[in-house]
Amino acid sequence: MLTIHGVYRSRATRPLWLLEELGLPFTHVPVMQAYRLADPMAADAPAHTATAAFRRLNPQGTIPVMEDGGMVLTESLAITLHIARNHGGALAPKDAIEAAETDQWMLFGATALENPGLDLMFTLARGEAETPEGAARMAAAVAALERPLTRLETHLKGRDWLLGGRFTVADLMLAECLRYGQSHAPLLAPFPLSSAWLARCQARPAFVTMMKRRAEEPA
Ligand SMILES: N[C@@H](CCC(=O)N[C@@H](CS)C(=O)NCC(=O)O)C(=O)O
Repeated sequence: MLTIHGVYRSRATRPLWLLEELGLPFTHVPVMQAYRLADPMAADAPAHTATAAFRRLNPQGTIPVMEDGGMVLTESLAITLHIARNHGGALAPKDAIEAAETDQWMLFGATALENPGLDLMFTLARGEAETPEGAARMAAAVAALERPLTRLETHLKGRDWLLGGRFTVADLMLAECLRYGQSHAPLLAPFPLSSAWLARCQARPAFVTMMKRRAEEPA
């Protein structure tokens, strides 16, 4: 059976959402980020990314980590794609062209959308958006996202989903990369097709269930 290490309040949402879509049984080990703990050394600290046991599994100390049989995999894209390829049915790429397009959209999400989106999310979460430095960071992130979002918006003309005329792991992955930037509401206003696509992804029952579990975790 698959094991996923990593709390819902992390990039583990990506494989966890997919597993929910597929109704696949798995073991969940809610390892949390050490930096979120006041005292990671406390005797009653929950499982976290800086423990010796976790560092043996992933010396990089990041979540998510997946175990499948004897294989240990890190990197949320690789984990999510591995699950899709092996168990994904219609959510997986069905041929070499769809596989290439899936790689493209997943890498686009991780390289073009994720980091500026995280800048927006963390600046807002820290209440720094109104400070001069925070406002400059927000403006730089919005500017960095403009061309990638124009690319996505153009692609979605006449399409409900990224590829294959159906929801796939590519939509799931890209939607999760864009969720960070979504926390800055004005970001998506000039991109109505992308907004509507994101709303379609996030209306899926498996996403709603995953986010409910996420909200139930300690902040
Ligand atoms: N590129 C990696 C990034 C993993 C990552 O940075 N995970 C964060 C949580 S979302 C983490 O484990 N942070 C703990 C730390 O950096 O100490 C992936 O997509 O899996």
